Amino acid sequence: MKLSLRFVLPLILVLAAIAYIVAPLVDQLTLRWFMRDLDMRSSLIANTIQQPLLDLLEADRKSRIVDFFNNITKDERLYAIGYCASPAGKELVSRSLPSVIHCANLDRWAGSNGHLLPSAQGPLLVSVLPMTSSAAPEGRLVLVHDMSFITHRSEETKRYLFYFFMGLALVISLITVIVAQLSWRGWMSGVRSLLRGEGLLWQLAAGVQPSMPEFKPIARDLQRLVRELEAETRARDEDQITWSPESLRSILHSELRGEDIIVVSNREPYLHQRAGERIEIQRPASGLVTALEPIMRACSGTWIAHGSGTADREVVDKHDRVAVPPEKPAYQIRRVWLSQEEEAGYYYGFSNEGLWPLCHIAHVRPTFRTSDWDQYVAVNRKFAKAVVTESRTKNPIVLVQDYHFALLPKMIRDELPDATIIAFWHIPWPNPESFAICPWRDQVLEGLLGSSILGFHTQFHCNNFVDTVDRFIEARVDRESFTVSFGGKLTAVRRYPISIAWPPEAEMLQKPVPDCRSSIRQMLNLPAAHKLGIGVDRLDYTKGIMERFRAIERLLELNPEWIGQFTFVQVAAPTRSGIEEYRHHETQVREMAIRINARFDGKGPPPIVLKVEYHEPREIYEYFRAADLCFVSSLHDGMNLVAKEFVAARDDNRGVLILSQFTGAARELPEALIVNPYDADQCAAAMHIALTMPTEEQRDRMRLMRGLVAEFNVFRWAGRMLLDAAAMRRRSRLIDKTGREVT
Ligand code: GDG
Repeated sequence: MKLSLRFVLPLILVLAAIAYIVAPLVDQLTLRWFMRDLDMRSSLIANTIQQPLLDLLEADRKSRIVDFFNNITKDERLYAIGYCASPAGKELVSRSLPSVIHCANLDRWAGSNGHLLPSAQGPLLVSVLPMTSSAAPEGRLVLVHDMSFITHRSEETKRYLFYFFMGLALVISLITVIVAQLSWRGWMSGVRSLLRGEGLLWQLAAGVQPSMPEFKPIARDLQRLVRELEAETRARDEDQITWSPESLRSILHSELRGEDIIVVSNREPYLHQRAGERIEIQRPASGLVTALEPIMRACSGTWIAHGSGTADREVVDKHDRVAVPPEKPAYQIRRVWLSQEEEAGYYYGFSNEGLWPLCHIAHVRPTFRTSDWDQYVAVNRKFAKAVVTESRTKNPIVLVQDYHFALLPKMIRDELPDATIIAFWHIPWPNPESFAICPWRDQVLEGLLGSSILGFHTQFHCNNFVDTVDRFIEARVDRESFTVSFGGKLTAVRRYPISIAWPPEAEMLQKPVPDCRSSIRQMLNLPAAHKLGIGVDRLDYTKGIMERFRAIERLLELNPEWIGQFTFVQVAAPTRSGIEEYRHHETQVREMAIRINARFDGKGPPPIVLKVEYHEPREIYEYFRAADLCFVSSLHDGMNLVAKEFVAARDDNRGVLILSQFTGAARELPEALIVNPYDADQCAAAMHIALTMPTEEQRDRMRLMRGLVAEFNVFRWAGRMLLDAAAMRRRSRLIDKTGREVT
């Protein structure tokens, strides 16, 4: 029915248009052309017959004239001809001149282009022309042309036009029907695929060539637009999410329900330590554990890590697994055992004597040994095997943490090609020239490019990574979408700034700030109004602890009023003491603190209190809450969580943060006093400003920083990576279905 309508309707419309618009127009037009032609023909005849007519008039041979006229009118078109000597004179006419035309009313028919005279056999054209000869000055010729041939021709033209338009309408209608059929099918399949979640937008969002051919030429532009839209919507959506363990859990539930999630890190989230007869459980205070724990609890996944606790082996099952958290088991830790040799080569050697100084521009030369590299490869392979064993499906989501596992993404990819691998590099990525000194740079890059997503804290580090890839290996880098295509696989390089849990655990903020201030001062034997600074770091040369001490010394030189009035507490957790460089650094730090304290000895409390020992998180928060300033002077730092922890600890909106410009955190916390740790005078000036800063200014700065840390917390860090992984999985499912390649 629809089909016949689609066919018949245009046909009827075309025919009606022919009958009522085209044909009358053509008639009028041709009539006008023919009238002009015939009038010209009349002039020609008049001119031709003038001389013979004059001769006959002169000879006064009127009957011959009529014969002459009758002969001329034998012409098929010339209907009649006549001559009037004067308006009142007697006419000489051919036999067929219509009776309505006579010399007395000749003026009525005069005029350019002639006059139409209807008659029984068809229209006639009457043309009145003056004699041009002086011999007959008042004489006029009247010529009547038969115009019926025009009607015949018009009929014939109309017939041909009719046939032509009929044919045209037929062809157009057929094309319409065919196109309608095809596009109807196309759109129907489009709607069907939309219902299946594979509509055009989906295809564009997935970076897949659209199945509807009409969209192919603009597919790239549309895809870019959809990507931008997607990013905008995601940003908007994320703005509306209050990120917390609950929102993270609900995202997991809605976006990644039932997915197989595996985390791999060097450090484990729970260590079992032997304490005499008892086994104690230790939780390392790490931002990474805080961020990833809610994920693991929500999805009952598996966390693979190096089993480094003294009682770790005693509590695992035969598959080296132990369920945690101990109070309410929700997920498994799968422990990987490393020999001393492996740990020395993989952890202390290649990771911390090679990659760590390589990525931190802190003027400590990296040391690369082939034996360390061999262990690094072997341990990465060991972890890859553990991932394969632990994955319940062929396409798990694997979150690989840090520089200890640069080779792991590719090793997992080789075994589980459909896995979604998110690697996060917690430390900076240097410029290509610096990275190039690594003898195994290509292997490291290729290993990381096994990831589906590779995350860094800052865009600057993403740029450095992409530049390094571009410089050293045969890969296609797309700087618009920030992806690297290598070996037929795509890696998205993304910025995910890490943060801390917000709000911090209630226990950390339990003790009121005034109590923290007084108890810490009492403990350190300081007067109640004594000004206090705090620094909390692993005892690592990248943290700029010596530069910090140098700045304290400079403050006391430049502003001696602070001597005996200001003390800086440095909490320095021992770290990597198996490495000579760290032992040397510790010695230097200790000596420097002793030297500075000795310099200002006898003038009140010492300027520096150095505490080289591990502290409980609660103790650290007490220091943060007791301090007037916190000084983070890293020479290079991926993010630096201490800066954010200090801000989180200050729910009284007091205290000043002095922050090195070489930390990722400096890009997020511009309200801190940003300094160059190598510039001792500038740092000293910043400390003086901090110690004298009005409380209102402290409050304003602190409020802004707290707002940012609250919003951009660690749950957002993990949530955003998981959302991106979920989107990526949806796309790859679509690609699998359509069998098309990503553009
Ligand atoms: C790497 C990147 C990035 C320190 N001493 C003690 C202790 N800490 C805690 C701090 C803080 C954490 O350790 C240190 O985190 P940072 O971010 O400052 O630095 P890295 O350890 O070098 O971490 C870094 C981070 O990864 C995350 O991606 O930000 O850039 O280098 O939480 O409070 N905690 C306890 N006792 C101590 O004595 N309990």
